[in-house]
Amino acid sequence: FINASLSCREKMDYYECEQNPKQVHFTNKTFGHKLPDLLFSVIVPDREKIGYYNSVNIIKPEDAAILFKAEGHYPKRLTVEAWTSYRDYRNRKYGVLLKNGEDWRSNRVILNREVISPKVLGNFVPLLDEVGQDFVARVHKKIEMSGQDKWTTDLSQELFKYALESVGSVLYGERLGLMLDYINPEAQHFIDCISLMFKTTSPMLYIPPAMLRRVGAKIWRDHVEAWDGIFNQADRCIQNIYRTMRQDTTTHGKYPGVLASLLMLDKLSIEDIKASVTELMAGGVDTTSITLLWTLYELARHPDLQEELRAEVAVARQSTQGDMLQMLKMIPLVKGALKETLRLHPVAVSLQRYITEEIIIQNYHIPCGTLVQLGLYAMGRDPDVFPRPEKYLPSRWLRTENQYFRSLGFGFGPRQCLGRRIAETEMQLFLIHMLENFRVDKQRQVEVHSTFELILLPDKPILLTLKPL
Ligand code: HEM
Ligand code: 2DC
Repeated sequence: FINASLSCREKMDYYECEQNPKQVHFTNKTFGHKLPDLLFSVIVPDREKIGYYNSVNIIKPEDAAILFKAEGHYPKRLTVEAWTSYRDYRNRKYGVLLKNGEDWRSNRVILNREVISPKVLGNFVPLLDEVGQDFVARVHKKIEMSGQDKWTTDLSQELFKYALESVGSVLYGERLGLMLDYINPEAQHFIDCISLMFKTTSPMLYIPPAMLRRVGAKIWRDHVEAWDGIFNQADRCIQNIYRTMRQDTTTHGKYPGVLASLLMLDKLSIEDIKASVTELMAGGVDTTSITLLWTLYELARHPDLQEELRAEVAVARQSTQGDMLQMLKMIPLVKGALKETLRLHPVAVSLQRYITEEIIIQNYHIPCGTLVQLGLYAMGRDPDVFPRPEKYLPSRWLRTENQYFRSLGFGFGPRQCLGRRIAETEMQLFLIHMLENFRVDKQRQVEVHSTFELILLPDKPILLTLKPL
């Protein structure tokens, strides 16, 4: 990431004036020859000129603060063209992930109320808690079947199912059945399609999808197949809810899920609802499951810390007598562990915004309209920002004054992750239940690093051993 940016600096002078006289901002005159914390990457603002884009890259919390003050009323991030191209190709509407401007804002405001406002937590917790309990029961069963009083496995497939079951239960207010022994092959296909969708997206950050489509490239065809699988499965789930709602209009006082709430609210068109619910369902699988996998890996590497977390959970359980909503307010170290995981193993390698006003960062002028990227991965490992960054220390998050523009795993501001509340709750409940039931252990010294498949993933399988307490 950093090397690519640096090597492109040399090309700056060449591209600068040729394209557009207004784009004179990427010159050494503007930025000087010493480029302390800024890294520049490529070039050529016009996307037709093959996959290049201009950006200024920052890595300090203080600079992030300046960046987000200049994001404007309609914050816009880098467009993942592969995703918009697919929707254009299949004539599907953009959801909140891909919309921009007023269309984005009006949709987002309504979605916020049903998906991320604090008032929905009371609805989500019982649903997610049930999934957490079922996961634990499933692991107990696997341990029993092994006949060894322990279960050693690569948990990622199980975690994908846990994540999809969780997001499905809040979106549709009913269970998909993924914690059972026999699972619907269509659900498994959905999970496989999401991984394939991410994997096929990353090359298309550099090669324009329109061109790949023209030449019938395999990567484009695989990408289309992946999204087709995602949309077909989401359509089936949505149709299902739509049908039952028309047959039975009474909700029996039970929380009906995000989709039914949005349909009853009747403030967004059905097509808009479908588009965003599909994005939520697809966005809710690999993100949380991989973060949980990394967290278990870190807890396995730090047995003493694991015991500390277990003790915190036990106290919270006792003093609230199992009232989950209350219990979630009493586990700061568990929450710190999740922040620490996202610091060292962020899902998103960077955050980006097109700034809507001129800003000054590290004494350099950056003109309005420039794409500015905050390197989340780099910031998380910068010793000036996080002392001894290589250490996994959840307790560093216990002091709020340490957090100024440092906890950015879910992004920032009105354009931050829409699934944040679901993700955090689902992950906290998972850890509570796992810590209460199992000790996590790992096989000898295998160092696992990150690999980029649009999101960051472990570069090799992580084998964990679960033992009942
Ligand atoms: C956007 C991270 C889980 C749905 C984002 C962004 C980040 C992110 C960094 C961009 C935010 C920005 O530009 O400021 C994560 C992480 C997750 C996670 C770290 C879990 C550990 C989820 C889940 C869902 C979801 C569970 C769905 C239920 C979305 C959507 C957007 C988004 C729809 C686009 C929002 C918009 O453009 O208005 N996420 N995410 N994410 N995420 Fe997540
Ligand atoms: C990837 O250079 C690297 O949350 C690029 O749940 C810049 C970039 C732009 C947008 C980012 C993306 C990166 C990583 C994955 C993110 C995405 C925005 C939303 C998406 C962070 C950093 C994600 C995983 C969403 C995906 C929802 C989708 C499957 C429907």
